Amino acid sequence: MYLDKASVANYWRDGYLLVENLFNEREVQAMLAEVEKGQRVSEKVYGRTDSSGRKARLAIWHELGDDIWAAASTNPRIGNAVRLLMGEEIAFFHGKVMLKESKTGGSWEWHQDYGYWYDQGFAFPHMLSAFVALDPATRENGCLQVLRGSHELGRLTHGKVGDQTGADATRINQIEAMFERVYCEMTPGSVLFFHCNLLHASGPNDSDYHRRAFIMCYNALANPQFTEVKTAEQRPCPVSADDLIERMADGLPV
Ligand SMILES: O=C(O)CCC(=O)C(=O)O
Repeated sequence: MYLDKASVANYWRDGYLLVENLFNEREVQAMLAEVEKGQRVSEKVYGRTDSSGRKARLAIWHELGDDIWAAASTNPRIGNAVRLLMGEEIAFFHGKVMLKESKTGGSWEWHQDYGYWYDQGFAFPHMLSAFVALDPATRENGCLQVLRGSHELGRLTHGKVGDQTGADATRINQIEAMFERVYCEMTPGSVLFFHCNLLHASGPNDSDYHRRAFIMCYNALANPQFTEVKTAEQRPCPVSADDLIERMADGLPV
């Protein structure tokens, strides 16, 4: 799978790009099985309270490991798309499973990812996330919302909202009407690539359906992190075999 020039241009115009069916059904089922039974998610899961006091639960890690999450994060359909969108060599930064469960899942406040990552010492906003829908993501179950083109604002001031980090609410009120708000409804296996300065949020899940997702985050390899302990890998992101997720799910040698 390659992205054409128009798709790359659309990414830079809008701050995001949706690629439908990047992962197939078997790959999505394999990831969901890991969400439900895998050690990585159960060991790492915790909650971040939103402004209404509800918890948005997630599991996050900074090392690739050798499981299905590493296979997805090094999959050439993802890695090559990220390289083409960023126009440079990339390093793996982190992976996270977002568990927005039916009836209970909390919101994510308006923020830019670079609002968090600047404070983690990254010099440039040369960073990107790839959000994989594992369940259908709809307005009803709290799909991602983005302000189209808002990455052009540059980094806004962020502060604490609940125990999340949110963009300055006064500034969000001032600028919101300037941008189209897009509800990113997604089918399982589709991937939303988005720029680290794109403003995004998501509502609570009051529906009967889970809205789980896997997000893979990448840093430009040439983007330094000014902290003693580096949380982004300092080597080019490896590229695995295209069928690695399915082989792992089938218990075949890898
Ligand atoms: O899962 C969501 O709805 C929001 C995720 C998000 O905002 C993030 O990871 O930066």
